[in-house]
Amino acid sequence: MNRRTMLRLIAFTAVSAFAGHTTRPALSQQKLVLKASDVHPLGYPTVEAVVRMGKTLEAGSGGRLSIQMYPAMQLGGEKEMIEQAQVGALAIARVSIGPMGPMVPELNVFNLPFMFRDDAHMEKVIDGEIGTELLKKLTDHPTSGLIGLCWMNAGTRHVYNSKKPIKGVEDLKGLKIRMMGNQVFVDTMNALGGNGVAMGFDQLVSAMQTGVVDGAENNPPSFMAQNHYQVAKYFTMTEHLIIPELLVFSRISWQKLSPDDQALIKKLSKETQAEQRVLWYEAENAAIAKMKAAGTEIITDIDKKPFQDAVKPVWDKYGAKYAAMVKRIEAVN
Ligand code: BDP
Repeated sequence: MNRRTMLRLIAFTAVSAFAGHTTRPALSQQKLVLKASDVHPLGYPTVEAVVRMGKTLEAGSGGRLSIQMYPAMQLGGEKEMIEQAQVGALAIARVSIGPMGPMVPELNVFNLPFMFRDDAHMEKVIDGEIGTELLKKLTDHPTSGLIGLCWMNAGTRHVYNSKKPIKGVEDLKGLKIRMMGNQVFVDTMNALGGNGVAMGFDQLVSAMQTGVVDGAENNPPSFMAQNHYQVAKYFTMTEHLIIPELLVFSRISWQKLSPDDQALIKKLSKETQAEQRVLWYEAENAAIAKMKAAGTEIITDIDKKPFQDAVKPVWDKYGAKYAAMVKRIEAVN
């Protein structure tokens, strides 16, 4: 059985996102194990945060509710995870906002290149009213099939490749760089002079190994956790994207929960957002140290201005639609 068939089987033979609820009586007494998934391995900050949330949930519900984590793409890439959550085969998915943009257009504003000034700016936005508003947009979206629980940090994304050190925007010319499946990102890479190739995260390592792409872009913890550093030796701090991640709940599964359980999960999600942030910075520092130890050539002293200027066509294409929101984001201090 190939991997894709296996994933389909897991998704569609799964009775529900709740594993092991055996008792029939009142909903409030049923024991529910919520299936959760992430593309990253155990120990990665997003995964660890959800595992911890599961423990708190278990304690807070007197043992009735718990979370079973399926890490490391066991249930496929993010596209598959989103689909499984939509049909109720998975309760909780931790996904990047990247692939969510095409589905819920309001979210795409965060995916615009150089949207945020820095991590602190992005954090203030997701912690404030805009963050709450966009989670609600996701929840209220008629076909998202998802409930937005909370945001998570994912640092800053940088370009890396196996061919040559990128010291200026001109060095990107001719390089095939994998981007997440979202036209905004492909347009961004093309505007920077490279060839943006949209591809699932689950296909990326082999695509880099076989030369289907020359490189990709991501944050240091992903670069290390996914073993991209073994193929791509050159890592340039381009800082072109600062995009938060999302923790979402299957709407079908959500509607089966009691209002009290929904309230408990919402409360814990808020705490998870704060807790993950601490884990994030620890992981980011550790990843950079590991990159140095592994011999990755890290190029930090680049002039960012030409990169920012180069993405003007992306802003011309998408910016007008988000003008009011961009203004509000920029005004957050
Ligand atoms: C990582 C995100 C993950 C994305 C991945 C990607 O944590 O959710 O799937 O990037 O590039 O940073 O697809």
